Amino acid sequence: MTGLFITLEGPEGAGKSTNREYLAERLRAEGIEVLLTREPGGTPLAERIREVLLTPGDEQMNPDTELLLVFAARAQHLAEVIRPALARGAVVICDRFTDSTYAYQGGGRGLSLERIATLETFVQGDLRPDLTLVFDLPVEVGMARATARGRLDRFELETRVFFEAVRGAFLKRAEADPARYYLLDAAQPLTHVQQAIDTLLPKLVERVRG
Ligand code: Z5A
Repeated sequence: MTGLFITLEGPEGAGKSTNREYLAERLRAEGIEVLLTREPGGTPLAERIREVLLTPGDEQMNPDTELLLVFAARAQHLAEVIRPALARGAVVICDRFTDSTYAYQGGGRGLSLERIATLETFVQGDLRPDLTLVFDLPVEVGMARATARGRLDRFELETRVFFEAVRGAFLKRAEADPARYYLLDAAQPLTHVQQAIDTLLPKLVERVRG
C-alpha cells in the first residue's frame, strides 16, 4: 500500500466539506485508511493561525502577511499530520491546499505566482497532491450558499470581482494539468456531484492497493 494525497478545491459554498465526508466514507468502505483534514488548519497550532486568517478585524491584513500565515500553517500541518499519514500508507483528503493559495492570494489578491511557487517549494519540497478535485460553480451561487449559512468570515466579505478572479485561477490551473485535476460541476444537485465522484473510485482504490 502507498499513501495517496487528494485535495478538494473550489470557491466558497462549492460543497467541499459535504463531499469530503462522502469520498472518505466510500474509501473507508473499501477498507482503506483515510485521514480527513483541512486548510488552513489541521493541527491545534495551524487552527490558531486559521482563526487569525478568518476573523475580520479593525487592522487590515497585509496580503504578504496573509500569504506567509497560510504557508506557516501549512508547514505545521505537513510536518504533524500529512507527511506522517502518507508515510504509513493512508489516503489523505485535504479540504483546500496550495491551489487555494494560488487562487486566493494569487488570483484574488494579485500576489506574484512566482513568489507563491518559491514558498510552495520551500514548505513542501517536491510534495504535490496526487489528485485535486475542483468543485466549480458560478460565483453568485457560491456566495448565496455561504450567505445562507450565516455570519461571513474575512474572505467571504470580499467582493464579487475578487471571487471571479479566484474562480478563474482554479479553472486555469485545472485546465493546465488535466492529469492531476478533476473538474466537477458543483452547481448540479448533490446526487449528480456524488455520481461524478463515484466514477473516480475504482481507479483510486486500484492506485492505493498498488
Ligand atoms: N484560504 C486562502 O485564502 N488560502 C489558502 O491557501 C487556503 C485557504 C488553504 C477558509 O476556507 C478560507 O481560507 C477560504 C479561502 C482561504 N475562504 N473563503 N471563503 P474554508 O474551506 O473553511 O471556507 P469555505 O470554502 O468558505 O467553505 P465552505 O463555504 O464551507 O464551502 P464548501 O466546504 O465548499 O461547501 P459546503 O460547506 O460543503 O456547502 C455549503 C452549503 O451548500 C451547505 O449548506 C451545503 O449543504 C450546500 N451544498 C453543497 N453542495 C450542494 C449542491 N450540489 N447543491 C445544493 N446545495 C449544496
